[in-house]
Amino acid sequence: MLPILYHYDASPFAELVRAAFGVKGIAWGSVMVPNILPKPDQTRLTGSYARTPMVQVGADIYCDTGAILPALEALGGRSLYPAPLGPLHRMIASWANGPQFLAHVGAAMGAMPADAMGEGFIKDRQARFGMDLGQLGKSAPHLTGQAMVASAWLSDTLADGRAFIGGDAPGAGDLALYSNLWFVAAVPFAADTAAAMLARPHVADWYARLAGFGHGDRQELTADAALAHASAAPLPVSGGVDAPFAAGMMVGVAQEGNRDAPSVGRLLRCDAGGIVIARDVDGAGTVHVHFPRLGQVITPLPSREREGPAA
Ligand SMILES: N[C@@H](CCC(=O)N[C@@H](CS)C(=O)NCC(=O)O)C(=O)O
Repeated sequence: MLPILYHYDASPFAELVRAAFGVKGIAWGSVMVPNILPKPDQTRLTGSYARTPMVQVGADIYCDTGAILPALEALGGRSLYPAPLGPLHRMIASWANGPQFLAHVGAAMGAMPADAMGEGFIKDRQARFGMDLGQLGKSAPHLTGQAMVASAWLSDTLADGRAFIGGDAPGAGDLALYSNLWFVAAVPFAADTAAAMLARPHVADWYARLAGFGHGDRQELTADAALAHASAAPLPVSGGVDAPFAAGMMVGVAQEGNRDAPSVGRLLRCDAGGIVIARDVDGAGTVHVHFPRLGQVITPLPSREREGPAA
């Protein structure tokens, strides 16, 4: 089944997934969404989750790269968790996509003038993420210093001549570090910082090797064509439901670090391997919405509670 990415060009987390398609060498559908709310083509499937990227595979909807990459792994092609690091790639990606992502936001955007961001973007990020432009500007030197540590550690890791952080094959940890650097390199106001990062020994060659995988075989789709894929039956759910939650209860799933409304559904899975809720979508039937366990806040709801309007 064709994986379908909901994304916009400038998103570093979307670039991570586009690059993962390249590493895997697989075909994928592309649905473009705005970089600010509302995103109705996306939220009619997720219930509310509006962060970028989201990937749909049939009636299975994957929110957050922590759920998306394991789903892509199941589609075959080159592994995103190659030996010898294997699952350790997840820990490295979690550091790169967590505290290091915030540091790279400062490095990339700290010197960007407000008019280059646009009023709509600034209002969206203020309301959803509490972004404070003045504070971001003041924190930029500190955050840039934090981000430079990632390039230095990457350089140290590559010093023995290995092609990627785990050896000969690229993995999820490489992609997470790569997308942070890609973000800084994509912002003209951060050109000096990007140059300093890439000037660390071995880093530019490693970056070029990852970029060389490209983005796989991208096919543009309309949102309605993508919705039709959701009429398939969702995949059987693996894993279980850890206490204090119980299978079948109505829950809301929200994310640490933003104020977006929770996605509401019936809980099918909640363990270290991830979260799955079932929800009904007009025109498509039941879909399963997947999240990683890390970074998600689950709130049990009275079973009669109805979903609010999509974000
Ligand atoms: N933990 C998420 C983070 C995704 C994220 O923060 N994406 C940014 C864009 S790169 C976002 O959602 N920004 C708000 C938006 O796109 O509406 C993941 O790994 O996918």
